[in-house]
Amino acid sequence: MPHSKNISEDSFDIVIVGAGFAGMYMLYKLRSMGLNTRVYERGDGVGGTWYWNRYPGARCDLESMEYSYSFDNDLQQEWNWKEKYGTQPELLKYANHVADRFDLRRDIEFKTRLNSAQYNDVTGRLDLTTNRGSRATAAHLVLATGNLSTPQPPKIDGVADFNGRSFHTGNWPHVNVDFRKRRVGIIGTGSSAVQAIPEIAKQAAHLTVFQRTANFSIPAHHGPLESAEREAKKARYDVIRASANETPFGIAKFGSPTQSAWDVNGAERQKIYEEAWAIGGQALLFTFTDILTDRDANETAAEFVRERIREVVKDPAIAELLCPKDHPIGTKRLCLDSFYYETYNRDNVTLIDVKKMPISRITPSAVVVGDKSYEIDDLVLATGFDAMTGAARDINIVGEMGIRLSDRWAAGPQTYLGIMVASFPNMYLITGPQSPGVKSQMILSIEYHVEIIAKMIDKIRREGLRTVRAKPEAQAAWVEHNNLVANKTLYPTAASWYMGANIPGKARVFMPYVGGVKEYRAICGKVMTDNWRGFAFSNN
Ligand code: NA7
Repeated sequence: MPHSKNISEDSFDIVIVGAGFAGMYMLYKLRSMGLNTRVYERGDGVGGTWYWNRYPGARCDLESMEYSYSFDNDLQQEWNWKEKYGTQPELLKYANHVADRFDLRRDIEFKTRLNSAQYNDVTGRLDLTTNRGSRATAAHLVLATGNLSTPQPPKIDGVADFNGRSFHTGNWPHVNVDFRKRRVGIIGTGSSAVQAIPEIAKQAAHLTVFQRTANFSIPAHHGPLESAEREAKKARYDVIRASANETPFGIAKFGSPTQSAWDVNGAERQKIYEEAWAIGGQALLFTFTDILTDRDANETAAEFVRERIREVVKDPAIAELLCPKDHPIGTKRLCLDSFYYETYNRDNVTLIDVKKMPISRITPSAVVVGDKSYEIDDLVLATGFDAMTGAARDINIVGEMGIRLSDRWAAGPQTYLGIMVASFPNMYLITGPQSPGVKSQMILSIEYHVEIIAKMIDKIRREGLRTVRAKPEAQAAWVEHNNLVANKTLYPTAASWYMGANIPGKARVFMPYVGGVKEYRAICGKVMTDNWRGFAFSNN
C-alpha cells in the first residue's frame, strides 16, 4: 500500500472514516484545499458499498449515468458505463478508477477501523484510536461511514453453529462462490435477496427462500447502455446534473409528478401505471403527487403491482404469498429486479412463509420452521443492515463534556441538517440521518454534503477559528421539522429500516429527510447565506 510522507505522523487536519464514494470525494476536496488529510478504511480497497456487497446479481437501483460523480467533467466524460444499471463489479471498477485518477490511495490507510473518537475539551481536537493500536489527533473528523454498512445477521438460535458455508450479502467473499449442485437456503426478501435469488437459482441444485415479509419489486428492464444513448447524455450532462437538483429525489429522470391519482379515471390510471411499468425501476412512484401521501391512491399502485405478480407467478398460492399487503408501496425501499417473480416458476425454487411461523432455529445442517427441517448445504443471510446509525454507533464517539453519541442517539438520531450533531464539535456526517441521503441519488447528496463541509472547514481556517458546533435549538427545530414532514407521508406506517424497525430494540424513529432534494438544498442554501444559521463558529 503506497503511503504519503505523512503516514507516520499522528496529527492531521482532518480524518475521514470510510473510503466509499463519500470518503473519496471528501479526501479529494480537502486535499485540493491543501489540508493534511487521512482516511481510515476498514476494507482493503475503496468503494464502500460496492466493495462489500459482492453477492450474485448485486447492482445499483439507479441508472449509472446519474449514479456517478459530477464534480469533475473530464471524469464523467471519459468514463463509459457499459450497462444501464451499474453492476457491482462495474461500480467497483469505477471507484478504483477514481482512486487512481486522483491518486487518492496515498492518503488512505486500509484495513483500519476507527475504534474511538473523543473530543478533547482542552485542545479542541479529536483524539482518535484505531483497531491497529495507533493513536492520532485531528482538528476535524468526517464520518463517511455509509448508511447501509453494518450488516446484521439475524437473531436466530443456532445461526452461528451452521456447519455449511454461510454468507451475509453485505459481507460477501471476494472469490467466486459456486452454488452448483448445492442446496441453498436464503433468509430475507429485501433488495439484496431480490437481486441474488434469480442468480443463485440459476446455479443451485435447490434454493429455498425463507420469506418473512413480501416486498414490492419492479422490473429494472436492465440492459446494455448503447453508445448513442450514452454519448447523447454526456453531451447534456450539465443540464442533467443541474435538473437532478430540482427534483424530489435528486434523479433527473424523475421530476415531480403534477397530478393526483384522483385527477384521472381508473382506465387512465391503469394506462399511466402500465407506461411506468414499461419504463421500469422507480418510475411508478413518480406517476402521481399523492402516491406516498394518500393511502387509497397508494393502494391503486400497489394493487397494480400485485396484479403483475399474479400474472407472472404460475402457482396462485405462491403468487399470493409474494404479494405485499402489509405496507404501502414505496414506504419500504422499492426493489428492482431482473426476473425475480419468474424465478418462483422454477422447479428448483421453494418459497417458505416464515411470517406466521418464524424460523425457530438453525441447526448445523438445516433451517427449522415449526416442526419442519429444511436441509441445506449453504446459508445466505440477506437480512440487511443496522441502517443509517449503525456505523457511527459502532465507533465509541465522545463529544464535549464526555457526552457519548450512542447515549445521545439512544432514542433515535438527532442531527442538524444531517451534517452535524450538537455537542460534537468539528465532527461531520456525510448523508447523515435527517438529510435526504438514502431517499435520494446518493452520490448527488454526497457531493452536496462534501461541498458544505469543505466550506465550513475553509471558513474556520480562513478566519483563524477553532470550532464549529451545531446549536442545540437549531438541531431540535430541524428534527421536529423532519418528523413533521415525514408524518405528512405514508413512510412512517411501514416497519422499514428507515424507521429502525428491522433491528430488535432500536428506537423507531423515521430517519431520512423526505421533504425532497430541491427543498433541502433551498434550506441549506438559506442557512449558508444567512451566516450559517444554526451553526456556531468560535475560537474555543
Ligand atoms: P433489507 O431490505 O433490510 O431486507 C432484509 C430482509 O431480511 C427482509 O426481508 C427481512 O424481513 C429479512 N429478515 C431479517 N431478519 C429475519 C429473520 N430473523 N427471519 C426472517 N427474515 C428476516 O436488507 P437488504 O440488504 O435486502 O437491502 C438493504 C438496502 O440495501 C436496500 O433497501 C437498498 O437500498 C440497498 P422483514 O422485512 O424484516 O420481515
